[in-house]
Amino acid sequence: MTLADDLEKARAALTMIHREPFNAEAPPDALNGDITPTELHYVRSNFAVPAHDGALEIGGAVEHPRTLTIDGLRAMPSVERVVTLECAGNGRLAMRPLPAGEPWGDYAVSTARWTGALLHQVLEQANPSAEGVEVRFTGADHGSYLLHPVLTDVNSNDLTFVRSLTLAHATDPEAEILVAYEMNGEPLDPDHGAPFRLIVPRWYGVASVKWLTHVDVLTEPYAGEFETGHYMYQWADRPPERVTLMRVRARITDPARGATIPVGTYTVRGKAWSGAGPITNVDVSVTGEGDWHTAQVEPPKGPYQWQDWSFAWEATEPGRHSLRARATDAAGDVQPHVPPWNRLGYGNNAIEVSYVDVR
Ligand SMILES: Nc1nc2c(c(=O)[nH]1)N[C@H]1C(S)=C(S)[C@@H](COP(=O)(O)O)O[C@H]1N2
Ligand SMILES: [Mo]
Repeated sequence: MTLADDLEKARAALTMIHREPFNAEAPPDALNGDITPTELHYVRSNFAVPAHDGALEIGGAVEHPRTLTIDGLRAMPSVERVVTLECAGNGRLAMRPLPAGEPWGDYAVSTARWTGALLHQVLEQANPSAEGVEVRFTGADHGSYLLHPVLTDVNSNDLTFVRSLTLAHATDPEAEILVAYEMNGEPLDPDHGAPFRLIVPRWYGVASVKWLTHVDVLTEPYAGEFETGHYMYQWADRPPERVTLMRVRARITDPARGATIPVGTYTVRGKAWSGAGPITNVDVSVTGEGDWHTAQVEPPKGPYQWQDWSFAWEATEPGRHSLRARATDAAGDVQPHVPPWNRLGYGNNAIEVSYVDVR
């Protein structure tokens, strides 16, 4: 099979948002399980899948610059982590006024098991200079940018996907940032960053640079289209902020939106996640304003993955019922009722409203 055939096959089960570059949501029932099968994991790429020569250059302000290959990464201690990734643009379609950008519904979120080397160990081997402040991550993908760049000094005909993290974050063993080469036990597929990518737990997906080619320690903060142009919250009434941690959010997975269910007890189920800490509480409402009931939240199965919750609903009244679920995390963050509007449409974690017909 050619690469094109493989890609077509890998993409067939997703809800396509954009053909080239390929962007697609997970099908709703992909959220039922703990792990999203690779072929159902959402895909978000700013440029077409690039060629990658297999080399990872570690450089910049380091004592020992070096070139790593997949074999070099595999020779390091390997770590496996289950990580929920959500695109910062997930839920953009529900924002008003509607921002420009990919029209994501609510399914640009998935959870996979990633295997790789720890970034802090890769950096330790290179020994960053004491003057280092940030680490810059470059992807192999580049090209003309569909959206107008926010920054005025960039050439939109040939942009490269580049991101940065503070040196403190990148070298923090507790952050457990991975240079991942396997997803769900298989080598990465082209849409998810083959041959290796960054996985930054707790952060919106944008930080997890795919098709990684360069890791450079910088002595000045990095500015670039995908760091300080796009992927910034441009609020209406306060200074702009970077998109970082995933905001607290709950999703109802069962019953499906608009489903018809029989009169009786129905176990409402869903997922909840937050980059700021475990979910401590999920409340469910079946009446509209007021009347929140405490759902049962399952303990986290790992530090970086969504949690299950459920609520036994006595659906005794035939008719249409609104359903809402509202999550709270260990940092005390609670979902808002109204999407927190910002010009580029990021971080919509508003309480979702769905309905079911009881017959
Ligand atoms: N090189 C590169 N890395 C990237 C991107 C990209 O466009 N190019 N998109 C980012 C964004 S916005 C998200 S949400 C995640 C999506 O990862 P996935 O496609 O494996 O789901 O990859 C991130 N890493
Ligand atoms: Mo994203």
